[in-house]
Amino acid sequence: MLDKVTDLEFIYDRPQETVESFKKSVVYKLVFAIGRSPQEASERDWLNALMLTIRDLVTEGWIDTATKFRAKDTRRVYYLSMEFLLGRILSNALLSEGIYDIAKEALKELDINLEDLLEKEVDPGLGNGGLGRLAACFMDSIATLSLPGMGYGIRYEYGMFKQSIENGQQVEKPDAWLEKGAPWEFVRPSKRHKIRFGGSIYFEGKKCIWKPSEEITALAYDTIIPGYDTKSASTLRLWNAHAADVFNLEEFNKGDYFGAIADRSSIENVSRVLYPNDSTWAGRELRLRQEYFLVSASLQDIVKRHKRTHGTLDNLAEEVAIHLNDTHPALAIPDLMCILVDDEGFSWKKAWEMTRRIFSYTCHTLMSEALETWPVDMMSKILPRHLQMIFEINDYFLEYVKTYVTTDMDFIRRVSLVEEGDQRKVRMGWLSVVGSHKVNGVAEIHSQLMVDSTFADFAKIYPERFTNVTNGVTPRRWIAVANPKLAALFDEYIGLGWRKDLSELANLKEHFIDPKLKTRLAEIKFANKQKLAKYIMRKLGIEVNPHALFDVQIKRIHEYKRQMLNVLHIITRYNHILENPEKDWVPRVFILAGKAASSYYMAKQTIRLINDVAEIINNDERIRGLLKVVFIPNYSVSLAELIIPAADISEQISLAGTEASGTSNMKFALNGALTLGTLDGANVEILDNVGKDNIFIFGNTVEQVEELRRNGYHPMDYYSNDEDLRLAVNQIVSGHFSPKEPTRYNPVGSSAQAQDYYQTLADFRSYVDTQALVDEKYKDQDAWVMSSMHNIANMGFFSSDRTIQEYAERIWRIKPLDID
Ligand code: B1H
Repeated sequence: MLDKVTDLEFIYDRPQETVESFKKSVVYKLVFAIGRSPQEASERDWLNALMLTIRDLVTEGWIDTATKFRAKDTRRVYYLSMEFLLGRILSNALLSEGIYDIAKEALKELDINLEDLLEKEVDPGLGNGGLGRLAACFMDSIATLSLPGMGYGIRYEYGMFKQSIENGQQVEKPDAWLEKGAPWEFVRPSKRHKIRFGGSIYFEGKKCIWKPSEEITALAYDTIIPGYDTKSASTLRLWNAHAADVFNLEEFNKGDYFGAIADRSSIENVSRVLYPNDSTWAGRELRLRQEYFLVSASLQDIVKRHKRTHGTLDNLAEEVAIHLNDTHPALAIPDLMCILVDDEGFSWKKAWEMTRRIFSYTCHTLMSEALETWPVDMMSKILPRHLQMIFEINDYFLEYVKTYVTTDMDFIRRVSLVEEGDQRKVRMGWLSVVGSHKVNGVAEIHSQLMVDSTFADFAKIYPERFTNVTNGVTPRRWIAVANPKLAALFDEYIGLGWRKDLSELANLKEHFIDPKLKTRLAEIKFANKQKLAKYIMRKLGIEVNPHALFDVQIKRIHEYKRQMLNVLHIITRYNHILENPEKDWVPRVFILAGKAASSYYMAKQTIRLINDVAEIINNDERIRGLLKVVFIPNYSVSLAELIIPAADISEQISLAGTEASGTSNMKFALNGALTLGTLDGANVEILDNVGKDNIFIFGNTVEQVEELRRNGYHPMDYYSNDEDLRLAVNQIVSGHFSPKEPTRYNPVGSSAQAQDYYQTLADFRSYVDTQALVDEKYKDQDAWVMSSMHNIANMGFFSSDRTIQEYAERIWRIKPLDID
């Protein structure tokens, strides 16, 4: 009997076989899992029933993978990240299972439109932006490549806030994504770990003992990450702070039962909400607790699993790789040391040797405000044992530096894990470098700058430790799901192989001479633009012309990303059209979207300015529709899937040296948009791949930016010498776009003129001139589509499969499992 039960076909009717069996399965779920009859079921009920049906399907392969991993006990990787920005799961799962058409047909026979259901799925926003979405693309690739690995993160009750625009301004609303039900996850009541905080430490001889004052339970929720066109699947395990056994130990021991229970909700806060900061570091006690919560739960889980299969931790470094997605989970380094030394009795030196072999670390930014440093006082209060361990690591490390590298006190002060000063701080970036065997940046230029600037001293100490792994994106979500018509076109011309080996897109080149390919590409782009235009009409009541050039900048709002440069050009274009209405202007629609951190004043003002400018321009009849400006609220993964396939121009206009990589730049080019960008992040490698005739590069290089910084940068010089720029800035400052409140943008304007830290004015002229080249090219549709094809066919390098393969071979040293 048991033999039969492990053969899953015995247990349930396979919905994937026929339209009939699929229908039966969905209705079965609707009735017995959702508790609704088909007659009274709402669209959401049907959606939930459908998701459960598909979940069953992916579960089969998932259980199979897990069994095989256990049987082989191969070396595996654990990816620790505070963010996983998965986006909607259903459409991706339908695709992975190759069951989209059957599902569509079955639902149709039940009088339900599959696309309508897909639109209703909540988009779990458990991340801020690029870093979180990268983690999601990586999970997709790990699963598709059948690599032995899993992800660990936090199951935030509230993800990234919902953005609405009221009177032109951003308003944040909580994202209670769990309220509609979370049918993808499996709660694991038996996978729970105690997380300790606070209290004090004392020594018994040499042994350090921690007496924590608080304890909280981390409970596991697993989400299946199905691999594409393979039975294998990976797991994303997210931790939730669980109320049931939350206690304040001190109060409980004092006999204060009520106080101990009343504290629950405050302690449970640890997994309540995602910090909405992208590229800046929060520095709050709750965030430190969150980071430790993720680390401690995950390491206990990893250690327990390893002991279960191996019976010992002696071979942990041979069998386990742990990757730190930025410094946010860097406490894992001292935490593992504490486990090995305090709990498991390893010698300090042996434990350190193992720890460094186990960890690797990706640095995602060079911006100083993003580099985490935790005040020693705060850490001693929340994690006294870990702070002590960090001091021990620091002593050991500085001893090494003095013995083998230099006795220069200045150098030693700079590399110390503890920053001295009025307030002593632990430098998490330094800790991550010292505790890892490999440290990588996320694009060539970024990795180079990393060893030249932030980690220059460490590159002298450990030159072999630093490397580059250029980011990538998953072609499953970013073409197959987001742009199904384009995917079908690829399938037709070059077969299905590109879905698992994106370099096969190069095979399109032999069809470039086929005029039908060009026509079809243009038709697909147009259809995608129509779809977006419809959305814009429906949501915002703004009519846009799908024949116009769609110029798109969608990303977090940040001064370094320079949405202001975009605005300055829009205003300049507006002025030029008014001055010269008869010129053969190329109609343009400027589309922007993105969230501003809730406490980031300048970013919020930028959103407001965009909306104010849009209001004036869109309602100016003299413009005759030659120019439209649209700010689409609540940017998210699912909106990106709608917008990117409709873009003609991809704006990647950060100041050179500030955007570590960027990943939307890859998604756009893959969908046939031409990049308008600076020599920053992965733009540089996109240029290398697509060739200079198929991309618009402008602006100062990193060297020029640095030279301006060194020699004193004077934005007023640019302002005074450029009439267009002067006019645009004056219009903003004088209230031309905010007539009801003319002083509204005084602070924005004066900051631009006086400081302009991200050198927007310096790149203005080159940007505006390059925008004119964009118009010229667009007028020659043939040349444009040709360039678009060159972009697509040369994007093979930017698959996250390639990225993950590099990590697997060069950093994690793990091999794929034979699953199928
Ligand atoms: C990136 C972050 C980030 N870099 C701090 N750094 C955060 C920093 O909540 N926090 O404290 C959150 C996020 N995110 C981005 O990573 C880079 O800016 C992009 O250029 C890059 O493409 C992306 C993925 O590597």
